[in-house]
Amino acid sequence: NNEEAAAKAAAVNADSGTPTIFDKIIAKEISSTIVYEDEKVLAFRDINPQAPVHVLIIPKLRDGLTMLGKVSVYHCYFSRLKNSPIAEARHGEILSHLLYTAKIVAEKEGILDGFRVVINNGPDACQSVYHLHLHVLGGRQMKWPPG
Ligand code: D5M
Repeated sequence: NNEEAAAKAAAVNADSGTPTIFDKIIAKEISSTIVYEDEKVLAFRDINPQAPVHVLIIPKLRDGLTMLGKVSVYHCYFSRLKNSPIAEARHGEILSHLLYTAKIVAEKEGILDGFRVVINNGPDACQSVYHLHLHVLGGRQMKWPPG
């Protein structure tokens, strides 16, 4: 079906490290509403907000960080995905920096009473942009389990 085809196409892009829309946001070739920025990360408002506060935090240098973990099912279909770029030991520092930035964003946005940090990892989790990103959601009562 279409969804499966799109997921596979996205997984191939993930493997090849194809630039995503986030590269254009980092380069400021397309506009975004920046909430926080330092030399390593950029935090900007999600274009399709799922809560009153919905901010994305991304590493400015993707450095192979398309996602946290690979999706084993695709290894059956695309052998080249065996070496798909994902989090490795060298990414430890940027991963912790991204998470710490979530706290800074929550503080700035006034949602310290409760907020959610989400990483959609791979097609089954509805990841659509293969440049690792944290979603910071808040400003309303969250439900559990998430959909
Ligand atoms: O989340 C990818 C997120 O990226 C999704 O919530 C929409 C958001 N997005 C896509 N394009 C833009 C632009 N141009 N500005 C701001 N936000 C954007 P995922 O976890 O991959 O599904």
